[in-house]
Amino acid sequence: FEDISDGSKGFVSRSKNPLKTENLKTRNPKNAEIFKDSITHEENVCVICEYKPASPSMGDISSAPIKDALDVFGESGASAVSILTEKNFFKGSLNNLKSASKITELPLLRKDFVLDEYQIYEAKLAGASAVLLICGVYPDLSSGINLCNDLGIDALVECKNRVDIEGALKAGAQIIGINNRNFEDFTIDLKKTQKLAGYVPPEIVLVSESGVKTPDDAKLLASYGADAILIGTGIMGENNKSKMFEA
Ligand code: IGP
Repeated sequence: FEDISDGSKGFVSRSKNPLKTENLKTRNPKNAEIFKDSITHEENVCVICEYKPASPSMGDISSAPIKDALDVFGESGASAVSILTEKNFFKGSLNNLKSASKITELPLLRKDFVLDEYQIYEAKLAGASAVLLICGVYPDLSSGINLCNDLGIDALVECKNRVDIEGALKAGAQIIGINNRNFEDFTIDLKKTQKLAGYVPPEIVLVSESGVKTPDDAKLLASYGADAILIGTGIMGENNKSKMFEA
């Protein structure tokens, strides 16, 4: 897991079956920016719920089937859903994404350590309306973002510092995620969103990711300027179901 900074192998387990990508690049304006629009409301901070069966820092989190989790997310008022597709560390799967796209109308984000165009096409074909691209992991951000644009899906570009944010903006990112978790030691610092929010222009959608445990955490991140928050562990754990939405 420590290898993330150089984008090295270990995160990606996938088949290299040829994908049927003809006709995918006809950008359908009906689908374009569906994810982005769903996570920006004038008044309230929006919540993206993450289906996260396990994680490197927590081990197993929940064995809830995708259908049950989606019911809870939907009833709770989620604006969008993030589906982990990374197998080795998060016990995710592409099948969960495919199933979710058949079950829910909510826009879906493919959450993984995406390293190449193949995985972006794969996300589109599996029914995602957005894909996570991590600064320092995806090799050429601007071409990744362009491909997403061509396919009519959104890129959520994850940043950890000011340099990442500047690079993401230069590459054309419209949605920036600030990860409150430090990937090196897994510590959480919600103040990271506060420190970095000022570098994200107001017209760019700001998502604060990780470490949200209570409604007060959510309120705090909203006060720092987050348009949306992304919650995994805090919503997947048995006792946490929908208390996050009291905020
Ligand atoms: C969710 P949390 O602390 O609510 O479980 O975090 C999400 O932000 C986290 O899963 C995440 C992640 C990632 C996972 C953020 N960036 C990149 C895998 C890959």
